[in-house]
Amino acid sequence: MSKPIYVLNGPNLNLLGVREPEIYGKTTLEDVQALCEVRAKSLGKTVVFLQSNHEGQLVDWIQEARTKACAIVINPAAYGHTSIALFDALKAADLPVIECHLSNPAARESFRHHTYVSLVAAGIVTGLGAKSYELAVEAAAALAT
Ligand code: CA2
Repeated sequence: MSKPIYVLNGPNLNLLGVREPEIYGKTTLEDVQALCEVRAKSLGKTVVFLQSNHEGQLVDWIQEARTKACAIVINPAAYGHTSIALFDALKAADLPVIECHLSNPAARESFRHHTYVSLVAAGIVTGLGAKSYELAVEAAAALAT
C-alpha cells in the first residue's frame, strides 16, 4: 500500500462554510475532505486530512509526514504569511509540497502577498475554492515519491 498524501489545514479553516461565505464559499471543510478523498482515490492514492488552529500541532504533523506520507498538500491559512516554523518543518520533510488556498491571496490585502510556505512549495494552487484542493491533490499525486 502506497503512503498517503497528507492534506494539512491551518487556523480558522474549521469555520469554512459557517462564517464569511462571501469570501470562502459555502463548502464546509468536511465537504473539502470528501472531495480530496474522491480525487485521491481516482488516482490510486489516499489522503490523511487534518486541521489545527495551533502552529505546533501543524509542525508535529509535518514531521510525522516526513516518514509516513508521499507528499504534502497544505493550506497554511494565516500561518503561511507568518510562520518560519512551518517553513523549516516543510523544508526538513523533504517531500513534494503543494501549497493551496481557497481565495487568491495575491488579489487581497498586501500582508497576504507573501507566504513562507511558497518558498518550499513545488507548486501553488489559489483562488479556485474547493477546486484548489482537488487540483493540489492531483499535483501532489503526480509528484509523489
Ligand atoms: O484563501 C485561503 O485559503 C487562505 O489560506 C485562508 C486564510 C487566509 O488567512 C489566507 O490569507 C488565505 C484564512 C482562513 C480563515 O478561514 C475562514 C473560513 C471561514 C470563515 C472565517 C475564516
